[in-house]
Amino acid sequence: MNYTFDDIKNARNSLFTEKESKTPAQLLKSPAMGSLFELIKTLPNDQKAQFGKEVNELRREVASWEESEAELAVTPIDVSAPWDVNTHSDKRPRFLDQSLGSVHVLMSELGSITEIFERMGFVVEDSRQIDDDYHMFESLNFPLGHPARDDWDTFMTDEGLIAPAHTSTMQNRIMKKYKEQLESGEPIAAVIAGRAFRNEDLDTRHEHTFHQVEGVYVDEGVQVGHLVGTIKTFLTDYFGKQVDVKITPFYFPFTEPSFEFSLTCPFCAPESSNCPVCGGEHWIELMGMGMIHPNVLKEAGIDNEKYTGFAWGFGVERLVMMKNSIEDIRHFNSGKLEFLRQFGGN
Ligand code: FA5
Repeated sequence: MNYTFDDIKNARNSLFTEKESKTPAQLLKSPAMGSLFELIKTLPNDQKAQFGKEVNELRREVASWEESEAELAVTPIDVSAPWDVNTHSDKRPRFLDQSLGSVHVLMSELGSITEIFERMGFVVEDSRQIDDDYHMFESLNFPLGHPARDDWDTFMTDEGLIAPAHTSTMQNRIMKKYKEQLESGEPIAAVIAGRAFRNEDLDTRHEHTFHQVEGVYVDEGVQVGHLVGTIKTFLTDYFGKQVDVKITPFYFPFTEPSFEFSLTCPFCAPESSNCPVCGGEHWIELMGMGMIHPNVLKEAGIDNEKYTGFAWGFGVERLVMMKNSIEDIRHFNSGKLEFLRQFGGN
């Protein structure tokens, strides 16, 4: 008996039409596949090896087919979660070999930043790149219709999901996650690094997509002095020296009192009035901060009579700019090798 390519092609076609309703595992046990293996036994010896090889190739192909929609439908995914939560390890995309590139200066600096906070006793958590109205607004004390919602020019999908405009979207999740730890006597101390997206007019210190590091600290008896001390300790470690800071009152619905925290501009001479980075102000705003609003604690299920806490959110690009004398935020995303190579890129 001779086999023809059509035997395998027909089996593949019939398996392919069943793909919508069956999983790869079911297809591998189906009669179409079984009959190919039966056929091997009946072939003359000189055809067995070649035929077996082709059947095996088909078997590998079928095994790699995506799960059918029917199967995916019974495994609901959280569209706002980081991708590795929803992606099974055998379905993760293969990345290029790391030796072909190098770590971007922003990511290596972010590593140093989070390491300092880890040494100070903070846990490091990831932010999300897509979120919802509850975490962007409601959980942060912006009820529906609150005028301060208009201050945040967010990008939104047709389904109403939001590209987070800041990492504060994580505050509620972090406090809920570590609530029991707090109640057993250990403070909540977390930093959350992530991307933020805003509809911005771009200039030397504004990007539409940038990174923030959020900090959340909750315990009994926490006050503003602890917040300022924590940030100054971090900055002294990061810059390797003490830096001048300016703290001015501000308004955020999710902190009370709230402040803006700035560093001296390293790009302009003291008497200059037309610095392209600070515009002659001599200060560059680095972060917003404040004492976590009692309503925000309450929304996370934390007893706001017993506990107080502080939070901050700083711009990673701005911090890295000021440490490394990078005078324009747009260099980071420019992809220019002469920029990246200054920081060890290849
Ligand atoms: C916030 O984003 C608040 N979530 C910060 C906060 C957290 C307040 C916790 C209280 C408690 P603000 O919009 O000021 O605040 O942004 C914080 C920092 O992000 C800025 O100081 C700046 O360093 C950086 N940043 C803001 N917008 C941009 C932008 N378009 N490009 C680059 N960096 C930016």
